[in-house]
Amino acid sequence: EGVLPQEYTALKLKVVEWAPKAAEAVKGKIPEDAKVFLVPATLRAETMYGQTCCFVGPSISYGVYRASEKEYFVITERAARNMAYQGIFEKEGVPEKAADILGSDLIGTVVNPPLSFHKEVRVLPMESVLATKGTGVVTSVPSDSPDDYAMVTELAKKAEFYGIKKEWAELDIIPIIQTPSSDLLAPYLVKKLKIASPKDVKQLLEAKELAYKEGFYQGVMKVGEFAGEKVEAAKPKVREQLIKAGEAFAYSE
Ligand code: A2H
Repeated sequence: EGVLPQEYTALKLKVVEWAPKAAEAVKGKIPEDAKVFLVPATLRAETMYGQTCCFVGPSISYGVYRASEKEYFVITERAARNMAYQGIFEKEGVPEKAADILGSDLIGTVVNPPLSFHKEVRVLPMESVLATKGTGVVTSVPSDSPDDYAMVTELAKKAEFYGIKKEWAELDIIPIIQTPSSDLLAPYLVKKLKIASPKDVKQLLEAKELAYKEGFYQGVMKVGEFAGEKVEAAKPKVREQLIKAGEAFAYSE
């Protein structure tokens, strides 16, 4: 972890339909009129138009934590403690956990990703999600994140092995940001660096750095309210919009 705090945007993806085992885990533990959200942490709020799924670590333990009377968050315990400390939860002190859910039991859950062209996306597995970073939940934007693109490609290829339906990993990848190289920078870089799977860790790290720099400094928004504006300018505006709408909040660690 770095010395400077990382300022994330925590996004609220509302649960529309639980996967069977997750439904079992939360049964009778959450008020009926409460909403539950998966809450990924992102550094790229301006790309949220392109969300196609939401990743969890299959062997990570998640809790369903009470944010307020009407809202519960699915995150790691570590993130819940940080959020309680940062005054994000209604009640101060030790976070109140309503239920435990293992990542693998969340797979297949349908969520509602704010801003995305896809109104309903699935929770899918990603082994490389770290329990020690962010909220342990990662929203997938395969147009602009090489890691996400490599993972959804792998999931579609080996759907049966991963215990998912192929179509859950095959949602349209819509161009969000134009850069000098491409309007689908992540797929472009994955191809260019000959990345065959999420196991190509070294090349993926290089692709991630290239994508981040080119996207941020040379990218222009292709979609949304700030279409035509530079990513640098649009990023804080999209973030502010999401926060104002109650669909996201600032989270740092
Ligand atoms: B980013 P940093 Cl489009 N484990 O969001 C692994 N990765 C995690 C994580 C965890 N526990 N928590 C967050 N992340 C990812 C969007 C995105 C991201 C795009 C492009 C690049 C990118 C959509 N996925 O990140 O280590 C999240 O993915 C590349 C830097 O704190 C988050 O932003 O610098 C980013 O890593 C945070 O990475």
